[in-house]
Amino acid sequence: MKVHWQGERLSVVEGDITRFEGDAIVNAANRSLLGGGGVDGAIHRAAGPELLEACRALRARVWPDGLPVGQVAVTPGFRLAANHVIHTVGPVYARTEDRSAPLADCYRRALDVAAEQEFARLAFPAISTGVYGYPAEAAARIVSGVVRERLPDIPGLEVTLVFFSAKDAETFLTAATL
Ligand code: AR6
Repeated sequence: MKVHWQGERLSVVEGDITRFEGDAIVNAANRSLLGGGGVDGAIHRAAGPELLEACRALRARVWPDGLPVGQVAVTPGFRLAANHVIHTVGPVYARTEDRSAPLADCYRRALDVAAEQEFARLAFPAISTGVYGYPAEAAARIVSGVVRERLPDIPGLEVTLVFFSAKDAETFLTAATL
């Protein structure tokens, strides 16, 4: 993974999140939790069919109606280099409604899980900025705000923000306040 920016416990990198080695990666899933395209598809392919089974079990036991937007659910990482997957569902972007709060919730709740489980290394993709259409600059301001607010209270945690292209990483860095 190519590093574009490195802070004390936060880094901005370009690469494939399925290759991240650490305690957990976050998945930009959909409410069904049963897989999809984009980063979700890549994570399921890399983790193997056990991940889908674990997601089906979560649906049956905890989230029969699907995972609500802004919520998180944890599974093992199976064949991934990361030990866990924190699945979350970002909001679909809408020009007519401010959905920054549910997008912030995805990041905040994943950070809460990392704090509770005493994770040391956690990676996020750019939730909602692909199929769900959230403008990358607006997402960058939200994400950097949440991380700046929360990371000081989770002293054992290193966070990596993973972008799929150099352009996405640089767009983030231009719009974010780090
Ligand atoms: N590693 C890192 N980032 C990636 C990877 C990867 N392997 N693959 C894609 N991205 P998206 P969303 C980037 O569409 O907008 C799925 O079908 C991608 O370039 O994956 O939250 C789900 O099942 C983009 O910047 O997620 C849902 O139905 C970012 O990941 C829906 O898409 C997010 O793009 C969720 O849409």
